[in-house]
Amino acid sequence: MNYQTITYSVSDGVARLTLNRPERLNSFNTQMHEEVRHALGALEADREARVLVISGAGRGFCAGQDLADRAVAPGGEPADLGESIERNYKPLILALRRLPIPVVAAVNGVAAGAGANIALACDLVIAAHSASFVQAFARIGLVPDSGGTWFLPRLVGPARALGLALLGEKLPARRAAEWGLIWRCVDDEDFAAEVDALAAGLAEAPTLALRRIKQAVAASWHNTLEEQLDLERDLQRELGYSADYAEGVAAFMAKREPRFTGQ
Ligand code: T3D
Repeated sequence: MNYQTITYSVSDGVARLTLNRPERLNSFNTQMHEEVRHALGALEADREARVLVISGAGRGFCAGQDLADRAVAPGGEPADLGESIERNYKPLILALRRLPIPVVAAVNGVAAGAGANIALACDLVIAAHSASFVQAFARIGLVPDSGGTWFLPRLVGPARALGLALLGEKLPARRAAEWGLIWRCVDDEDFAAEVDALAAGLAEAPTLALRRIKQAVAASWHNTLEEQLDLERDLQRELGYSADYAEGVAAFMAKREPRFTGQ
């Protein structure tokens, strides 16, 4: 597929997907949904990629739905937003959550509406100091979608979740990190290098173990403690036979850096 609204590449184990409609702050139109879907499909089949980094071109990360596609002429029929979510946003969030490799949101600028919640759906969110998060939905008469009403209370608790969702105010990246909404906020001038270092580290990590960590943390939301302990036992049993575990122990004993293959 010849991408027009995103760029996508895989190199040295790192898949990079960049939303690329900077003049609209990388907001989503139908074509961008199709292209992101295609890229994530290609990524699933790619054995080389061991981490995905999602970012935005220009000064923004993503401003959610392109509202130019939602303007209704007098007497016109509004779009069926439920259909839009069923076709596009819901599958996108589920696809991100189901990827077995770590997914990093590299939030280079403002992340608003669905754009904010796409970032929160990722495993690790690293943001530039000048970036911000805006649950813009209530400002245009909508409810947070793309998982916003699920992620927010789990990440920052109900008081802050409601404050963010009801008021739709910009939350600066530094405060987002202080609140535990995101993993890290870094100075703008260090952002690109920090993202590269994070991605490179994850691409050289024991990929199978990272996959199982994601699985276990996700399962914890609905498991009892006993069920979770059972799951940890089963995953540890599996990983105990993996090549990367053998390499990790051997490297520790030999006081050298491990060379994980992801097996
Ligand atoms: O519809 C469905 O399918 C249902 C699903 C909905 C999911 C959603 O995401 S709903 C929420 C949609 N998003 C928003 O409501 C956010 C709208 N944007 C903003 O509030 C602000 O632009 C920002 C807070 C994100 C950034 O503000 P600021 O001052 O830094 O930039 P700006 O000047 O507002 O925007 C720069 C340009 O991007 C501007 O265009 P111009 O005037 O230079 O030609 C602006 O119109 C454009 N832009 C920004 N966001 C969108 C957009 N154009 C279309 N759609 C946008 N969402």
